[in-house]
Amino acid sequence: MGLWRWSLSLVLFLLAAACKDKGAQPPESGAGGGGGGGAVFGAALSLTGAAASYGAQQRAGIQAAVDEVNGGGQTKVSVLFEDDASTKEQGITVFQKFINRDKVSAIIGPTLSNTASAADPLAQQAKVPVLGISNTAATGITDIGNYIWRDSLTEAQVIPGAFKKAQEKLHFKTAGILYGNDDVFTKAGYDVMQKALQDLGVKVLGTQTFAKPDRDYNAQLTELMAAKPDVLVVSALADNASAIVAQARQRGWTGPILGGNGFNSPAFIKNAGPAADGVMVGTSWNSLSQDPANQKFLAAMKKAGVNPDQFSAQAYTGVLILAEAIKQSGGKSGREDIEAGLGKVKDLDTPLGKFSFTPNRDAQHEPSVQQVKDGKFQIVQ
Ligand code: 1QQ
Repeated sequence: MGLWRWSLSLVLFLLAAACKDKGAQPPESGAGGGGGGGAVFGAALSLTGAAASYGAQQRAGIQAAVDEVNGGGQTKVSVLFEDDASTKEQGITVFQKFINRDKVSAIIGPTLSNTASAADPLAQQAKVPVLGISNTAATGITDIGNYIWRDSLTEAQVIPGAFKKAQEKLHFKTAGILYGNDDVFTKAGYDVMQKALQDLGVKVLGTQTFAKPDRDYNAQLTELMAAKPDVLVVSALADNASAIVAQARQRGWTGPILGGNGFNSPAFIKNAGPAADGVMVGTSWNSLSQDPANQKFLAAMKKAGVNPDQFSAQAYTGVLILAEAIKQSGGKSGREDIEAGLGKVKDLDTPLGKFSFTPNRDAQHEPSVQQVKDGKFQIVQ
């Protein structure tokens, strides 16, 4: 009995010591994959908080692409999902976990540019490739360093063309602008919008701001509507966007509304209700594309029971890009292999179209314009 007890204690002691040793291991260089079990990526997504409507779609897109890649050729991948809670602080915590504890080969995300601006520098420092799948702030993301890539077109790549098309259809000469001033993306979007309007010869009659926690925009809308602009231009995340559009219509605004990337979510339409009808926005994903890669994506989302959108398409594309990077590195999936492989991705067939990176590691492909009609986004031809 005494001996049995003693042996049990010894076993427990040895087990505890083994676990402790494992936890204390320093990160190896070249960590993250290549060990035969396939590449492991970490996805930092906004599953709660202000950007949760995007995060849910991103998770579905990533999962569908993982299934596709693993069901196909040689490359095997898996993804660890973590919630960045739509905040810088939680984004940093998740990145630290992925980099030091999970030793992932690459990080996908985080959802918001705001979070990326704070978390990406950690990955850059640790030489872990990051692939943003929805960061659209024109500056302050990929210019953090050479390990930061993205497959999301910036507002600067999408908005000028979208506003030009909108002006051709709607013939506006004056605008009122409302934008969020507490978020990297909504502020950067505003800068791009203002410049695009100026380039189109549109006069801005008024500019108002709000912050993410705000729910009542009547004061700002009253000011803007008093100036009687032809068009209302809004840079906001989906939650704020739907409330702004609903309140503008309630106040009697019947003119056109142009949005930025934050509007590109079915959650915006659902929450704004009939008020969303007519809203126009530039988008990275042409839902009507007959390309086989897009049709495959649409079929995968249907199978998963998910209503596809731009965010799931970009997330799905992100996994295809990382799988291609591994292929380009001869099947190796260490951090440096993926970093080198990303540099060789060119004209890849994706739901977003033929995908390449610019020399600055930003996305390069054709954007589209969409408009809400009968409660759905419709591509503007
Ligand atoms: C950004 C965005 C958001 C609207 C979507 C995630 O584009 O933060 O850059």
